[in-house]
Amino acid sequence: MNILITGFTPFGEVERNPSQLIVECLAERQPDLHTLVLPTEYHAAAEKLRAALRDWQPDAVVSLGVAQSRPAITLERIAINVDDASIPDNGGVLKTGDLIEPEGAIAYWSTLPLQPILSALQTRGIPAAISNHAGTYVCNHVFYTVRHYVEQHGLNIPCGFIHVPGLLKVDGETTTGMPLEQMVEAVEICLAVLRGDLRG
Ligand code: PCA
Repeated sequence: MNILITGFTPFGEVERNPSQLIVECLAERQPDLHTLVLPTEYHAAAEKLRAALRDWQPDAVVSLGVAQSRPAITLERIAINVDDASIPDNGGVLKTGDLIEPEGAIAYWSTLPLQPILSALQTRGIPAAISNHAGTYVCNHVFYTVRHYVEQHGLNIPCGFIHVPGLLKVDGETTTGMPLEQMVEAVEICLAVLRGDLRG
């Protein structure tokens, strides 16, 4: 199975983006994967992704990003047609309620097998949950862009978005985030479910 997996560069206050580190690690561990680290910029990320979809014609697309404040791996259910964030992207672009695709649907469902992935993760003791949407910053933009491309081109492939927590941080008594190895394990479980090698 020809799978494209994407992550993002650092942005805002995120100095090391675990989604980038996961993708780099998987590129070494699973050389058959197509991997891509996207700039955290609305326009450039979407362009780079559309080019990859055109050139590589993947059978499935899994995009990753970090949601610093979430304690678990979150499988996103819906991509929505809006860009709206209080911080600019890495290119300095600030979006306030703009449509991503003026003629596009209001929203698209993820076409990843969310429930089987969720139960595969939870069975293996990895904190995971379904999230109803991916926010309205660059992650949602990329999720929406892939789903829109797939619909426009009549492709019937699983694709969706997964947010990971921030990297593990121990600050005195307080521990936040998740170890990188556990996130890599979680994404490998998702990929195994997608390939049909693992049941939920
Ligand atoms: N997280 C941001 C954008 C890049 C990333 O890793 C988001 O949740 O939109």
